[in-house]
Amino acid sequence: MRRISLTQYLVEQQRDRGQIPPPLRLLIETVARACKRIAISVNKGALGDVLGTADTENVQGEVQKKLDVIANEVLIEANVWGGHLAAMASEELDTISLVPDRYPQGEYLLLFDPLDGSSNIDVNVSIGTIFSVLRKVTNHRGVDESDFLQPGKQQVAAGYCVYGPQTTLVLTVGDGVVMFTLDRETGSWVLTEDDVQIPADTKEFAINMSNMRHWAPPVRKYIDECLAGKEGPRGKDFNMRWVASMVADVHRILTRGGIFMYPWDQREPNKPGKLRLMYEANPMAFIVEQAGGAATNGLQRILDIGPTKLHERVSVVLGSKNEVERVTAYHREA
Ligand code: AHM
Ligand code: MG
Repeated sequence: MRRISLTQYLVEQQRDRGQIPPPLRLLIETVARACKRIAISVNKGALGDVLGTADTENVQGEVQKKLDVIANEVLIEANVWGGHLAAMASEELDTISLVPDRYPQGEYLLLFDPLDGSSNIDVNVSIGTIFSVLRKVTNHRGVDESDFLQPGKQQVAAGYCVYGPQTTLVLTVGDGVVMFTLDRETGSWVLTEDDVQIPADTKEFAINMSNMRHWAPPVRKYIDECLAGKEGPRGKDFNMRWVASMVADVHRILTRGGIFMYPWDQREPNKPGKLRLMYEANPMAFIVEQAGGAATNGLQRILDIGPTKLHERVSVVLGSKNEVERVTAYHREA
């Protein structure tokens, strides 16, 4: 089998398919390099003083883990000087991070959740990095938060890296979805899945079942029907998985199908959901759609949502197309 590296894949996307301009190639390679550094810290675990909390809180009021802080710094340091970026935004930063004047300014906006699945860090379960890339489309001088507030359908690239038994980088530049596995001996990303496709049907769902009593009726109805198994209206048995790292749950869905939900619940009626639109739901929705799946907030395609703030939250239903359409139909009927 021809061994294709991330660099070769990106050069071919740029040169042969005209899919990405050179600065976007540089951006993606830089993010991938940062993920390698994060993977090294993750792997060190207790030997590297990277476990436990950092005694600080992020803008969403969550206690930061040491690795949240480390991963955030690695991504910013790796990207800030390259000349490809206009600004960055992160789950771990209150507001956007500008490129200092001493560095050239580019046209891309990079958003990331540096370390997704923070509750799994200390227990040695898969975690990841999620990223989304937009272009600055306004002509005004400088960059501000409003430049970031674009619907997800305007993303030019998105990806995630799972730090699990293998370190895997999953990427879309709007030309399907590809996966690269980190070869730890050579330090290079090797293409291991081309043209990833999510099957339209599934018998596996992922949702935090402990919140069941708080869900809205359409979600309750969908899960009740799955739980009824062969004897119920669906006529088949369903299996359940919940890693509690979105990267790992979405990765399973890209690998063997399934539906993932983190819905609105009545404990916090004014919050649309737990997950963040701009650096969790949007990149995952772009990837899932590029792999033939679907992603909605229960009512609307996630990629069509016009964000109103950087750290906006959203209800998420994504994965195998026919199941996502079913859940969405239940919401629309309600
Ligand atoms: P994080 O970005 O602070 O790690 O939070 C997001 C994570 C997702 O990865 C995961 O799907 C969800 O939170 C798990 O939540 P819960 O602990 O409620 O099951
Ligand atoms: Mg997260």
